[in-house]
Amino acid sequence: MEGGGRVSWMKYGSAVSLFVVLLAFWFRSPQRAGLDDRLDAVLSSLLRAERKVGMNNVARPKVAIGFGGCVDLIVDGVSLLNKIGLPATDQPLHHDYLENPEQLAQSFAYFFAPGAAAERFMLNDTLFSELVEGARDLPGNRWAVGGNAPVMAGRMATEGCDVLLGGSFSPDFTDVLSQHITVAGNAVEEPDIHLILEYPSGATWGRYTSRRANRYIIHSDDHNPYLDSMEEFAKKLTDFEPDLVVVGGLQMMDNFPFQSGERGALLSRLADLLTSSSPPIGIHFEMASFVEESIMEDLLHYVIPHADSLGMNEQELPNLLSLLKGSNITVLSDPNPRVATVLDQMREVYRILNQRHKDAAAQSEADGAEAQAKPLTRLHVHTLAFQAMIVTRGSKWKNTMSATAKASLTANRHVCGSNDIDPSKARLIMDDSFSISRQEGSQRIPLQETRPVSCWHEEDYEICVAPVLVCTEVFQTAGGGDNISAAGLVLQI
Ligand SMILES: *[C@@H]1O[C@H](CO)[C@@H](O)[C@H](O)[C@H]1NC(C)=O
Ligand SMILES: *[C@@H]1O[C@H](CO)[C@@H](O)[C@H](O)[C@H]1NC(C)=O
Ligand SMILES: CC(=O)N[C@H]1CO[C@H](CO)[C@@H](O)[C@@H]1O
Repeated sequence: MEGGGRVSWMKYGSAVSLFVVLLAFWFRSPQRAGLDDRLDAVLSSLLRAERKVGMNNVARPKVAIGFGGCVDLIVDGVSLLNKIGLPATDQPLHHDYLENPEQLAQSFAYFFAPGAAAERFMLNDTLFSELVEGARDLPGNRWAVGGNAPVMAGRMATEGCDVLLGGSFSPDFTDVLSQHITVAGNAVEEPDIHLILEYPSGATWGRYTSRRANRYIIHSDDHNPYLDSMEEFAKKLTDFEPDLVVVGGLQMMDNFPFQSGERGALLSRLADLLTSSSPPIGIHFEMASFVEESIMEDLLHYVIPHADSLGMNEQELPNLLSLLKGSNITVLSDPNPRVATVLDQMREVYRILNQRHKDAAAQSEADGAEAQAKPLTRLHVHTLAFQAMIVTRGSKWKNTMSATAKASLTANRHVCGSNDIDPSKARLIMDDSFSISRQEGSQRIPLQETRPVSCWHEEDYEICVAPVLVCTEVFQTAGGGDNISAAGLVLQI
């Protein structure tokens, strides 16, 4: 009886599965075609928005960018950890910096599973050398010019700017830079190396599976934490007469074993540099992964008050906000947040920083001192699914809609590693509509394929949101934020 039942089931089984496959095809295919049409429409509309404004075509805009740089050694993260024989830990744990293999395993596991971007200082030179040696002959590895400042410089030069780059590089490093980049800094023999452990979405390490593509960066710099190009940069800055100054790469100071007072002195010197120009020029500060509370406090004191514009990702935004609200650093946040959540956090950062600015200005007036700090007039947040900007109305920043579109396109171009966007390697993960705030009764904005960048006014600013055509065949995630931020800035100078 039983056997007979099984035979007949098997006989029909294949017919049933064929039917299931056909059914699935019948259900999915029109939907998939619809999705493709939608993607094509969004892509062509974003490209149109990007092209809508040219660059300032009178002269090449001049941008001065600091600080530092390195050589990136990019590898598949899991392959490297396997090669050096580091077993997957069963205890994901956050560490401010890394001292031994066990901490590396725990820290990597902590960020790998959610797929959150992270960057940590390695205090153990022996272990760092072992990792670099392991990565050197790992198949599929790549070397690239790295560091926030050189990557942003490269993108800006490609987009038609003349760039002054503050960093200390080796001669062969300087040779590969664009002819539109002038280096200000000392020559060094051994450039700092950053190990970039990339992983795709769905990669596995032990019992962990990554929820999205991202990277874990390990650095152990000798030059960059000291901002040792700052004096040369300052000297050349006056003659260069930049239209915009960009500051990035300061996370190399995070958890670095400075002598007491050393870091404060360096950042205070930077503050002098940022306030020395007259008339004042636009200053953009690109945040990064910071975990040391005291350096974040220093940034809030020496750097952020002098910046007109800030750029950051979905991890760095809640981190800055919690610090501004007097809470602790947040090391790990949702790597795929909703638009409403991000916009609420952006509004709050914008409001708190500008309130601080007003208070400081009132204070200096009362003291009869000259106010040096500036209000924040631009805030750009890059996430996997979308780009969002807040720009003060009537401020110096132009073309916010096109800049948001360009930032979004650059996200795909960078991660896929190709200037031409292939819709078959892209996916929209932003919902069909989004709420502009988590407050109850907030307006919902539909994502219109033919007008994918949504912009509207609130208070004294404009907000623009653009969906990202998320790359599904990842070439590289590291450096994404820098390319995206620089691309967004280029159209706004
Ligand atoms: C540094 O790393 C090596 C392994 O590469 C390890 O044997 C050593 O214990 C580590 N040092 C410290 C201080 O943890
Ligand atoms: C903040 O950090 C301090 C020191 O590390 C800790 O004692 C405190 O519990 C933390 N507070 C919160 C709210 O996490
Ligand atoms: C997509 C893209 O252009 N990515 C670039 C990011 O910046 C680096 C450094 O300038 C370039 O090498 C990448 O090609």
